[in-house]
Amino acid sequence: MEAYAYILLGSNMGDSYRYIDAVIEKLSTLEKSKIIQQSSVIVTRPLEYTMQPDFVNTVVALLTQLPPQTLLEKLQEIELSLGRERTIPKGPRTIDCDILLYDDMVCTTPTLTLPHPQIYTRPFAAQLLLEINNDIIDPRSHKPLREVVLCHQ
Ligand code: PH2
Ligand code: MG
Ligand code: MG
Repeated sequence: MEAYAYILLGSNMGDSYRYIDAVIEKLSTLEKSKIIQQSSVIVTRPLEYTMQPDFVNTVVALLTQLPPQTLLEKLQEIELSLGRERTIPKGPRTIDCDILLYDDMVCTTPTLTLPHPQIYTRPFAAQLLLEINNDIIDPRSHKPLREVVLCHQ
């Protein structure tokens, strides 16, 4: 079974572009997975916790045979290997890798919520997703994501 996972990468500490490149490099050799596409890389104003530097963000589409929980663990290993520390929640980070979508899966567990709620609350996350695939269907409402996110803005 293969699934399309859309992963949001974000960095606002150190050389953010290098951290993003390093994650892409690691994802390109991730077992049972293949990078299909990458959105543009953009600079965004910090949301939620706003007293921090701007972020560099991008979204990667990954075709994977890893189940979502395993993919999450692999992403956390990548974060740790790149010096990620968990200090201020939502605060500055060398690298953050969040699974936005995993096929049309809808789930809420203590470690993973799919679709990721930030798709609806952070316009740049939806923008980067739709740049890769403008026809994504929102797994919750079964409507085109581009229409759903417009309602949240
Ligand atoms: N990530 C956060 C908090 N705020 N703001 C932007 N612009 N980009 C992010 O990736 C981001 C954020 C916590 O994960
Ligand atoms: Mg995050
Ligand atoms: Mg995260």
